[in-house]
Amino acid sequence: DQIIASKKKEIALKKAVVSTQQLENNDLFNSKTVSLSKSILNSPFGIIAEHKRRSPSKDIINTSLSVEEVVTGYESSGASGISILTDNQYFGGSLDDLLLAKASVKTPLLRKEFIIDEFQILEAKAHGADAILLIAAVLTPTEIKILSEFAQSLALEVLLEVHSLEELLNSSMPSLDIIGVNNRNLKTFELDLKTSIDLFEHIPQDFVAISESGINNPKDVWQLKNVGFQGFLIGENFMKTNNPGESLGQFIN
Ligand code: IGP
Repeated sequence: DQIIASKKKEIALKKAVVSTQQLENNDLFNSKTVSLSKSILNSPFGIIAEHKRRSPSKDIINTSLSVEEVVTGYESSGASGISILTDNQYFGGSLDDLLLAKASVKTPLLRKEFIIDEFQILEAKAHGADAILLIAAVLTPTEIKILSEFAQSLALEVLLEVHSLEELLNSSMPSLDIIGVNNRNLKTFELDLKTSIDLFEHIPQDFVAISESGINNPKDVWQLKNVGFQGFLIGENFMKTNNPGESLGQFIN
């Protein structure tokens, strides 16, 4: 709730400085997007590797590497997608990180952000995102519908993040591409892969299903794959090393 309150302020300030028109005039805004969901399905591992400098639960994870180093490492090790945290206050990221990533790799990029406003979706497109995240815990089903249809109209894919059966049942809709179960409780930061294992059977088959957070070894991936998950969002485990790309390479080999 605190995060959302500060997001609202941040968005209001940005809207005062940057117009929708300026975003739409950006070259990247009119460039073609790449499908994250297809990239996941076409790969044997389906790993979305995340660029994450710090987090509210762990504080500093890695602040010594450049975005370029991290994302080119991830791409050469075979990531199906790359997640770029753009929240500054809690995760130390920025939209510039997304631009730098776009300039460095061809892998589909996810804008990882607390999205509550269409303006942030325009920003995502103008800074090179191929997909956006929507978090069911902070949006109503109506908001999810409006925001996901807006993203779809810009050829951006939508990853919907859920943490409970209720969220999943209330928010499954055709304008989504990927459903992600977050193993981390955003209020307590508690991690439990069981969250994914229990929810999988309720995810409608027409969505690509991924498991997010707290995946720390290849065994976790195998366990989740056996349940049926097609993709895995992993950040800290790679970012805490001094060569995240190499860590991803070792992880899948
Ligand atoms: C990655 P981890 O435990 O591998 O670093 O988790 C990712 O799932 C996590 O960063 C995340 C997140 C979010 C961050 C999942 N949902 C929502 C910010 C906002």
